[in-house]
Amino acid sequence: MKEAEAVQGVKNGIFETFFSEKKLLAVLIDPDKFDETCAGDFLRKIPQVTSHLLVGGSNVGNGKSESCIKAIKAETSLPVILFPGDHSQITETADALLFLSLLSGRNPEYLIGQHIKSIKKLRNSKLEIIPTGYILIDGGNECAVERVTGAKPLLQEDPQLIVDTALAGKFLGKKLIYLEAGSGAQKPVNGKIISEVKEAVSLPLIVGGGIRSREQLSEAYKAGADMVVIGTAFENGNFFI
Ligand code: 1GP
Repeated sequence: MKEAEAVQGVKNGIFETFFSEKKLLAVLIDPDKFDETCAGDFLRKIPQVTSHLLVGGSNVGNGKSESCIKAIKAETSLPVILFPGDHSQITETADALLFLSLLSGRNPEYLIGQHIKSIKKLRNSKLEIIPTGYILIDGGNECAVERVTGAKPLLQEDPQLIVDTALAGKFLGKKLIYLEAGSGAQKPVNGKIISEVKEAVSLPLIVGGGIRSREQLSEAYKAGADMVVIGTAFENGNFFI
């Protein structure tokens, strides 16, 4: 039995790609900031090694997530994973959903509330649902996740608390851990934290927030990130890879 089957009972699908030898690169598209009329143009510029597109944001208007994904899908066959800031962004037009629980926060709305509200859409959904422990880590500036959820990020100076939070997520049944420094972070999650979390949980690991150079990207991969997410740099036309 392959590792992904052992972890989740999934044979094919997006979750399984986390168990390939390849390091994954996801480009984050925020429907709120994305110009759908230029979807093709943008997608031609992103790195060839891009493996996935993540779609979501903290403040996305009704229906925008769906129309954004339709515009993307008309231009590329890359798999699209929802990374929703709230339940209203969930749409069947995507391929998979990071079912995020903000484990570093104490706001019940983002631990379980939004999840219950999303069941109406998910009950008969064909989306691949990936239970994800989402951990917000201080990236040196206040980020949208903190503003919207009120959750204080965990400090990079306290790696033990980050490791314990990730491990608690694993024991709660999360299949994936996402270490998030916040979109536009001044400092990405450091390699020491990534490697300590990876070693402790041995689950697929996503790392994102503030990555804007080749060095930062390879540090994250070397430390154990299976997927790195990049949004702001590419949004600003900095296609550094
Ligand atoms: C944010 O991790 C992502 O959720 C990406 O962050 O926009 O800083 O690349 P950036």
